[in-house]
Amino acid sequence: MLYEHIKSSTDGSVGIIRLDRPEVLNALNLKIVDEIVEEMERMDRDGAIRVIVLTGSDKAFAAGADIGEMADEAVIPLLLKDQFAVWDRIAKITKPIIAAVSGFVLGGGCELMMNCDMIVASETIRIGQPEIKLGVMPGAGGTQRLTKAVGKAKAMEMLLTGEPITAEQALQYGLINKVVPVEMYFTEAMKLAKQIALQPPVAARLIKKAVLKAIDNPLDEGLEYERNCFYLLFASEDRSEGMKAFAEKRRPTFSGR
Ligand code: DAK
Repeated sequence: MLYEHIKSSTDGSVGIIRLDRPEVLNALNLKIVDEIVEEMERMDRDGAIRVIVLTGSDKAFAAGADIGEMADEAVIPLLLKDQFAVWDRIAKITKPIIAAVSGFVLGGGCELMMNCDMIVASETIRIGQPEIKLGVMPGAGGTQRLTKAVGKAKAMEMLLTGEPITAEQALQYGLINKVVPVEMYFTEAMKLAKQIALQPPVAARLIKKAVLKAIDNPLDEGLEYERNCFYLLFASEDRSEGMKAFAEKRRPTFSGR
């Protein structure tokens, strides 16, 4: 598949999507968001891929929505185009998604990062929601996902000042998983991806869904969902293989069935 603004590749069973608009610090125009989501969905359907890594450049994961594209928007056409619908499709990807981020992670870039399941960052990141400085506010989940991730006080500060936070702060707030020097963030993300790719994919898929339920649903509903998934996995070949391999003191080989 040929894309204009992203590059897609694979390394073993890890699918890699790289944002590639260096001239505008990977600003998110409508086309790049469409391409990212289309490629994520293709990788989600590809049986050979078990984990997705989403990355940008050392200088910028993404410096937000493309301001040039947004500048002339009017409210009714904006409403009718329903451009946020494509973002909702990211939440439906069943495979684990790791964001490997560096440099500017702003506005829509921060929202895109928060749509991923784990985040490996370089020390150089500046993460923020600067929409308020443009007279607007986040529209692709920023007020909701940031608040759930870092709590009310920190989210309010970031959203109301528009000022970015550093890697150290993001780690301390629990917004990201890991911080490493800039030369290492992609390699570290790939290491994590490959480790997860070795796990049984059906269990990974159900765990991902159950964790997302914990964020969005009341506890009793989440617990019931978790239990049903637990029972379901007893029907999988990978469950038999995992337990058999343990008894035989060997590494399991998971088939994804
Ligand atoms: N859009 C378009 N171009 C951008 C850009 C952006 N967001 N960010 C940077 N660029 C361009 C610059 O204009 C510049 O282009 P040239 O002048 O070279 O032609 C080039 O990238 C390099 O940028 P700078 O020269 O400014 O580089 P610096 O290192 O000096 O500064 C910076 C880097 C990231 C601090 C600065 O570029 C900056 O403040 N950028 C804007 C950050 C920002 O405000 N982002 C937008 C937030 S609002 C939606 C979905 C999501 C959203 C909205 C709608 N729908 C589905 C409808 C989200 C909204 C936002 O993200």
